[in-house]
Amino acid sequence: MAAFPDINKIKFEGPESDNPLAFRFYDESEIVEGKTMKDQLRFSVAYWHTMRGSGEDPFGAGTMVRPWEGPLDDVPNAINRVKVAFEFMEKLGAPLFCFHDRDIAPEGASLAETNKNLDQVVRAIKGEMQRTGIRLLWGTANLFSNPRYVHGAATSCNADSFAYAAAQVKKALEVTMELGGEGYVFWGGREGYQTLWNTDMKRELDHLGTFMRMAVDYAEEIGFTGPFYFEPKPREPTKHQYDFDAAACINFLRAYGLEKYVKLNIETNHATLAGHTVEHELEYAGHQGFLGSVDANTGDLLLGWDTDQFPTDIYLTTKIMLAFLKYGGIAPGGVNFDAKVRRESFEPIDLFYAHIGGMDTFARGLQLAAKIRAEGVLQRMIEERYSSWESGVGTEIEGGCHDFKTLEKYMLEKGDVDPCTSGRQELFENVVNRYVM
Ligand code: XLS
Ligand code: NI
Ligand code: NI
Repeated sequence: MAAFPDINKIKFEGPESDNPLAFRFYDESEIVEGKTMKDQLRFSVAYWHTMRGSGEDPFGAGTMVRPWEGPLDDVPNAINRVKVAFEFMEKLGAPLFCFHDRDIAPEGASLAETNKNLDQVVRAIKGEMQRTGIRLLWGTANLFSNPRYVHGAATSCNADSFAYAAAQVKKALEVTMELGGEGYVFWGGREGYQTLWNTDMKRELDHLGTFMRMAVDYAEEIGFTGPFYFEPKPREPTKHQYDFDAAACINFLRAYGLEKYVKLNIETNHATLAGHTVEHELEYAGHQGFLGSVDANTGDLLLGWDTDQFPTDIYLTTKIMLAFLKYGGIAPGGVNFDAKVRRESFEPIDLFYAHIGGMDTFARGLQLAAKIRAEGVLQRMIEERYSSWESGVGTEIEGGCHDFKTLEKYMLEKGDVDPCTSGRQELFENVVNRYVM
């Protein structure tokens, strides 16, 4: 029985369409910068929000109406849910998805039973993947929900929590590989601390480094070649997460010798929680060679937590796509909607509206980014701004021909700097608006 009997495959109808169940911009076969939109954007559905989000919040129970959910959180129900997930993704036209181990299958009474549950659901997922051609962008392990991880997993004060997490990631890696997953994510759920009074930070960070090294070693052993991604987030659930932002993650990876294996999965709402913009995080990761994948969502200016809303702002998506085009495209990463419908948007059809909106917003952002790049106006304005580096002392400094003494000599002779030119921020903003408005 279909879970969404009244919904057909979502089609591209063009910008003039007023059909709420159609794409206005996402035409998966449209070519942008030499690739189809489908390959440029690599959209992915997040199993945890879309299939498991209940709408529960600290003030009230779940609200989501999900008629396919049975009364028991057991394996048959999980397998039925897999069918619903693939019906949803197929109708939406999403080529990829992501999951945590615990999103797809229920925990059993022991680790062995939990692994057995997982294997059964994975078999069902594999069948649906073969039937539909939908692929796994990345897998991950949930190392934060179960109370055994109350103090963290790899950074727990309890060595057994570390050991259990290792066993869990081992299995999650095997499952990810079994399903042909293209990557594997580390988001350090509770890898952080609430108070330094009770925390040995150095020891915890060393343990996290050891843990990731074990994952990388095991991946090599079983032949999993997909990139690992580290996902920065500054806080929530802990007060201070160790994977605070792109710069902190990159420093960590280099300090523990993991930079060859691990890139970053940048999430908009996490960037803003860290006091950055997402374009800052993408640019930082990009020029350092760590740009991996994107968790697409948005926060709320007035709310200080990870609201994980679907992106609807084309300035935002234009900036994200500019960064990806600049650094050679998103593959093998993707645009994963780590986003949830609002608690008040509880009907199944809202899942379609949310994803259609997000996909269209990204498709439009991609078009605009490609146009900005093709016309090159912004690029030329930036080059003009740095033109003092294209000749004379600028070229000499960049060429390594100077030191403090020779530069002192140069300035003593010259007397003072050539006058600085205006930064023209407003003009830059107006030029961007020429495309976006
Ligand atoms: C939570 C994170 C999480 C990761 C996957 O804030 O965004 O959903 O993406 O563990
Ligand atoms: Ni995320
Ligand atoms: Ni998040």
